Amino acid sequence: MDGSVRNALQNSSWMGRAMPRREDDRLLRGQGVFVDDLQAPDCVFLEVLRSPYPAGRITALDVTEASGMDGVIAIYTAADITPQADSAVNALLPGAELAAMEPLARTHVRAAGQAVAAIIATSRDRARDAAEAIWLEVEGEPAPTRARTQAHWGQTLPAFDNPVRASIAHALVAPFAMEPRAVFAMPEGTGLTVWLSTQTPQRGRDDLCAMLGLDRDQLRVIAPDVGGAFGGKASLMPEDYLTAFAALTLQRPVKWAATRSDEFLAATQGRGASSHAEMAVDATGRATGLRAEFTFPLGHWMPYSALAPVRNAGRILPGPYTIPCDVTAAAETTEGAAVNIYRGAGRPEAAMILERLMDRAAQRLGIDPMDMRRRNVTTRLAAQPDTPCSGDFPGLLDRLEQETGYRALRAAQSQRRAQGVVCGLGLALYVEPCGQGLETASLRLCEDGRFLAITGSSAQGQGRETAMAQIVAQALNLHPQQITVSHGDTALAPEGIGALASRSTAIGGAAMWRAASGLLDRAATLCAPLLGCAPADVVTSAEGVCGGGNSLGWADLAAHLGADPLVVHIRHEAAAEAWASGAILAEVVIDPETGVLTIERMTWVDDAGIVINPVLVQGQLLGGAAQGIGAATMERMVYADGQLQTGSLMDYALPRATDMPPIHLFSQPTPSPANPLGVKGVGEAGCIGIPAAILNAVMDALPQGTPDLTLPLTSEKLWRALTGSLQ
Ligand code: SMO
Repeated sequence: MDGSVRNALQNSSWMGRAMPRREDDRLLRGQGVFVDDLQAPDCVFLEVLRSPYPAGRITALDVTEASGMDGVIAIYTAADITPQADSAVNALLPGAELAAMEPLARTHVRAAGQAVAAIIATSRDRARDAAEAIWLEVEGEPAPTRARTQAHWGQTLPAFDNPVRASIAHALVAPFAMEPRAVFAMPEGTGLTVWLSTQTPQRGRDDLCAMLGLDRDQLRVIAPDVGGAFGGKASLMPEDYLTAFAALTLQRPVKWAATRSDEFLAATQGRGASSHAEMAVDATGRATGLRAEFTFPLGHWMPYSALAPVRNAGRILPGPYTIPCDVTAAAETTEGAAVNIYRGAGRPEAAMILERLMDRAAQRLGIDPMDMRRRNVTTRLAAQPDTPCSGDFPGLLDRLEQETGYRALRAAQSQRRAQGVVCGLGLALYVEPCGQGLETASLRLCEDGRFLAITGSSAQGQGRETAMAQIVAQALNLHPQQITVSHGDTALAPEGIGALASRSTAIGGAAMWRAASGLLDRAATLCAPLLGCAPADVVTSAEGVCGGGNSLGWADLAAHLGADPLVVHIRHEAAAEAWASGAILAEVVIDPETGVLTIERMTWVDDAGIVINPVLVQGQLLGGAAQGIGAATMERMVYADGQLQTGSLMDYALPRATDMPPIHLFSQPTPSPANPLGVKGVGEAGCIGIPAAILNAVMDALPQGTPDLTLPLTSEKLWRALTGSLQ
């Protein structure tokens, strides 16, 4: 941080301020613009015929009748499309086997819901009618495994003497954005403009270019308002390619928007891993070794980030603790929709098995779970890859103990139990590494004296525009309202990664901070001679620059600079990874008559590093908690004989407002040394720590010796556990 930025930091205090989200006025008034809101007069509509069969060889696919139907413009099958390249898959692990997208099933169907034909018609209804007239025959054959990858982390440890053990079976869950996926492709010159509901516009452009055989400058991707994503919009999907291909081929605007059924059948899913682990622990409560094995299902093909959960689960153990680790994780293609990153992406799986083992060890040794963790948390942080950048784990536990009155709660628990109440307390610590690699930012002084900040990080409702404006305002001593924030358009930000992996503030925010610092320096150099002072004496404010008793307004400075405007582009490569962390206590009761679980209270101390805006942090934490509660207690995608049994919201349980317990949040930040702002990420925390705390609380409530429960923790399972009738 240079001297002038330090001055600005002292002068303004936009960072850390609980500002309302500038996005909300527009979004809450229904003025948001989502992909399916976009119109073009000659637009045609794409629909997908999805296989009703889970697996088999395609023996007949006849589109003759459908092709002649009213309004049908084209029907594509695999024979009609020729991607110029395989879809990109991030290999991430040594020796990874990859299974690229088949935009339309070629010889075999590998999952119910897999796209078999794409119908383009003048209306959605006509396209749907035509889809029903396509004749498809599939002969049952089991789907072969397409790809399998195994990786190892840590060291090979000898057999443990009498370890504690735990197994977890995570349910497959739906990332479930409020806005289903959508794509609108419009021919433009020799290429396309593609509006995509995506987290990763630049990667979407690159992947589409490769598959369509277009150059980068022939394809522009724009993510307008995006109504949630959670990992489900991070990787290119078959419908994205098909819609772009159709628009390019037909030279007409083409739109596809998923129905909720499309999303259940063919959007990516999350979790689904099973884990088995054992931990050696000495008589003093020190864990001396951890051996863990994970198996991740991949579904029938691999989107770009399919291996990220595997890698994250493996690399982040032993999380906040110091324990020698021996971790193996395998992933293989399975029947069913693709499984990809979902909010947390491997971190929840690592946290849950680790936290379960901590409780098992505490129980065996007769140590309180809080103390068990105290004896094992890391206190000396080393600047090494895949370990926490900063954090005060004993401090998190102390604060949690104090805010909950933990000792008194334990005493009260004994009393309640004596009265027949089935109640439990569950602790969890978690870590949340917040992304690696680059992000871009540019900042410009515009003619009207306002500033335009362009970030390569996109947004799906997190309030990014508000946060970026606060960062720029802080650095330049401006008012946030002077800054327009733009994102999600590859014409404006040709390079960038987007919004995923909890990285937007730690990496995107750091890039923006550097752009603002750079602009401040350049302004000082340019203005010093104009003002008649030294560069170090130039001070910026909402009005403009001043120094040496003179001042110049921002618009006047822009006019003075003319065709050589004040603009800074930054390509920021994160030097290290920021790691957020936190500690959670869940208090639960289970109705012994019905098995119904009530979360009475959650107390959560989080370390998100320096906080830019507490309102945004709280929103992210609570949103993640809702999804964490869902995954722990009710959500599950169910297949039977390859057929999806949970294809609608009648069958798939999402948490509702009434399922949200009181959540008491406490912020206990330690600045991250990984970036100049000291910030960390916060988007995935709720999905990481909350389910582990709930599982521990439930196991604490149930009789000792209850076998490991599979997720989700439904009332039926809890009732069976209480009545000794678990199957
Ligand atoms: S699961 Mo996230 O969008 O990296």
